[in-house]
Amino acid sequence: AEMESELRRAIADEQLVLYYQAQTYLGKITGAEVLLRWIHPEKGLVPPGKFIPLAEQCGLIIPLGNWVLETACRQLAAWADHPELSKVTLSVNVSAHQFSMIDFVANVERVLRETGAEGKLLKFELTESAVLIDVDSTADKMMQLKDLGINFSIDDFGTGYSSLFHLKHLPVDQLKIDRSFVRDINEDPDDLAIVQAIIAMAHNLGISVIAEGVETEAQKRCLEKRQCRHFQGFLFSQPLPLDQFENCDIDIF
Ligand code: G
Ligand code: G
Ligand code: MN
Ligand code: NA
Repeated sequence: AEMESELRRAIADEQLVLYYQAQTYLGKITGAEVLLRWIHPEKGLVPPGKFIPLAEQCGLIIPLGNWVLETACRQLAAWADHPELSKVTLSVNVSAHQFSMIDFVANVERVLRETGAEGKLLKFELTESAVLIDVDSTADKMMQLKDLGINFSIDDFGTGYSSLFHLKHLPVDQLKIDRSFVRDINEDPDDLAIVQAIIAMAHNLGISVIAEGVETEAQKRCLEKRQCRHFQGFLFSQPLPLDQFENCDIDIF
């Protein structure tokens, strides 16, 4: 309960910041996943694992999620005239609760309008469970958001109870291979088998696939050999504060 009121204050008092973690294609940056950080006045940097679950429980995830979306969109708009950063996409994690709100689409539309951000530079990362809560209304919402140019990636793919049948009927653009499968890809043949199956399925469905949690050259080589070309992980970049992301030394695609 104490943390809840602190978190409430954090939103009001601008103690939240976004970090940006590069997503790459063929060695260049195509975009970044935005990751929420809480700079607590006494505790310092609080990782999202410590407060996102709480925010989900008490409903604060809605104002929190709105803040993330607005901040990401303001950033896209700020980059619009930049020679290179204007092409960078931002991936926003959308929680199941947030996505299930009846006014979610209207809210996104409003944020795009108010910030002037281009929808096609925005990607929503949804989890399998978020997508499957109510498949009919999910499909409906996704279509409306796609009309705004927004793309969709299924986060932590393979760890939820996804129905491949349902996936087929949803306008998904990308599968994001969970880092738990990437970690031991060179040691555990079962992980490799799962990763290969996800890559093959994505390509057969005509959608892209990104591996997260790539930390070593050996993991990257193994994934490349299996035709995975989109990466995210510490090998390329840590999640960085804005100024460091803007000045990081990887070329932009
Ligand atoms: O950045 P880090 O690895 O500490 O994130 C831990 C978890 O918190 C991840 O599962 C990530 O998806 C989640 N997370 C980070 N930022 C956000 C956010 O803005 N919204 C939501 N819903 N989850 C986030
Ligand atoms: O669940 P989600 O994909 O949103 O989680 C993103 C989280 O993964 C972030 O908190 C980020 O800090 C973490 N992360 C990003 N790259 C790596 C990596 O290469 N290795 C590990 N262990 N974690 C990573
Ligand atoms: Mn994510
Ligand atoms: Na993930």
